[in-house]
Amino acid sequence: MRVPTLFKFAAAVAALSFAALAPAQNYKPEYKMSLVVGTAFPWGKGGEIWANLVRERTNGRINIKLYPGVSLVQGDQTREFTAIRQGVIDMAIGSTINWSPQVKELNLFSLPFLMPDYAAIDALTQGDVGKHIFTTLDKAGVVPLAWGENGFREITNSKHEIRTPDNLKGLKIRVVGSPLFLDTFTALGANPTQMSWADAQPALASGAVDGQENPMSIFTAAKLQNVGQKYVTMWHYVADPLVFVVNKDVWASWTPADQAIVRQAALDAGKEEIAIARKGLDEPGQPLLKEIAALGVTITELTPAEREAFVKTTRPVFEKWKPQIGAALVDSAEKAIAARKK
Ligand code: X2X
Repeated sequence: MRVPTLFKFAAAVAALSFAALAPAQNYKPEYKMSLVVGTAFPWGKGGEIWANLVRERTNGRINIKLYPGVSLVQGDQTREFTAIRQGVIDMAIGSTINWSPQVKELNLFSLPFLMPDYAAIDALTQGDVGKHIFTTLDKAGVVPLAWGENGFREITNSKHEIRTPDNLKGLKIRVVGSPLFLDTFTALGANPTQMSWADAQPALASGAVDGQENPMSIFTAAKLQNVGQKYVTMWHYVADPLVFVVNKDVWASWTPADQAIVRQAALDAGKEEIAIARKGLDEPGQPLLKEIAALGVTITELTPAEREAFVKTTRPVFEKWKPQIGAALVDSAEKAIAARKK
């Protein structure tokens, strides 16, 4: 009796070590990466860089395919997070705005006029606030790996220059994601309507909406000047970081060595993506703005006093949302920003 039992045990051990030696047999032939925009945009380029680094460094064991246009959730970017958690999507680089309906802490970055400059974004994402948000994302059911950036979101429209909150009165503005955006634009006297990025472009083209808010890298790659967006105001009211994440079951199916490769590749791709997203905007003279102006677009820079009028008008929205996001989190974000190296 003892011998067969021992034999069975030995066979089980052998089977287990075989599985450990040949992990690739549990791997999928292809992993689906969700993105809102494609490789013409810094965001999509970040996805391409991540996928290529992983393919090279795993010798093709992990093969990632890009699905831009959030096509795995039929273009509805606010459903992306749930789809990652459920495994419809294997991995993603997502905007904090699009995931904020499911993870309320992500609304932090959409608080009007919280982050005045790039150093302020970095102070949050690269510090304790960023760590806290990663813990929150982990609890919400995904594996967060690295930060990227969509960028400072500037207001554009087809009607007239915006220099004061009054200039926004009655303008139909497309917004995305969280109800926080509806509150901000309502406070400014505009007429906000929520729709996906896929629906926004035809709505701008037909004049169903007058304006929108997005980073300048999105403006140029999507050629928003061709859908009537002739006025841009550089108000830097919010910025959306991007987050590189993997579905939990997919993550658990990889060997620790491959997990380390995917994580490092996300960190490397994130760093590169942030540099691409800031190109032409964080250097003296802001050459990207000159290129956009040359297309016949009016670019309005606000004086500190003009900007302050927008800050003041939206302050009640900031105060309303602070407890919903977490007062302690908002306080530590403000402290980290005040202490930033400029
Ligand atoms: O829909 C948008 O405005 C975009 C592309 O910036 C996001 O996905 C947040």
